[in-house]
Amino acid sequence: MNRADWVEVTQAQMPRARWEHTLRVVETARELADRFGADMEKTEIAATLHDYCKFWPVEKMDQIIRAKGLPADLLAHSKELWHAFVGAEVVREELGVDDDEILNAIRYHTSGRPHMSQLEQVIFVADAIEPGRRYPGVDGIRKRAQTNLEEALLQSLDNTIRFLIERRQKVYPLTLAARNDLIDRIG
Ligand code: DGI
Ligand code: FE
Ligand code: FE
Ligand code: FE
Repeated sequence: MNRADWVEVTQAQMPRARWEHTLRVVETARELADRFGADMEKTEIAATLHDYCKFWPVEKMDQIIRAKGLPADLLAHSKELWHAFVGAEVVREELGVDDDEILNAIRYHTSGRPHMSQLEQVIFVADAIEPGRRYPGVDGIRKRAQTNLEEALLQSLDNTIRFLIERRQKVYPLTLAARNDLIDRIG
């Protein structure tokens, strides 16, 4: 399978609304890549594929996490995190995507992680601020993303962590580590 087929195959994994979200993430990620300097081709590919497994059945994702040796602690945390890790694995195997920078941008687009690359930050923030997103705090993150990608990333992580705490949900350790790492770096 080559790149021309990826778009069609990805679209087939999800309902129309999620595909429209994906197209908006591609557009937003292109703007951020242009503004902050990330590889444009990798940005487009990672954004296109980032939610590949979002609508896969949890049973299937559970199976892949176990069979492929993905981080076992995912199973004890929110299922919302699974599609990112499973998606990276599946696009590598099924679509033949072999670029680790692209795969990491997909893998960490939900949880984040410490020392995120420019491409990882672009995809994470684009996903959070694409023009279809509506949640308290989104306009502040959009504003930050006009001038400072790391500040926008920190604000997005803070927002998500607060959201999870307010709902008495667990926070995945990698998300806290991502946030702590940014505080070390940008204060
Ligand atoms: O797939 P999308 O809806 O486009 O967005 P996403 O992949 O960023 O998923 C975000 C959801 O994941 C968001 O509603 C919060 C939820 N979530 C649950 N537990 C965690 C978490 N997000 C992070 N970063 N960390 C968690 O521990
Ligand atoms: Fe996602
Ligand atoms: Fe996200
Ligand atoms: Fe998304």
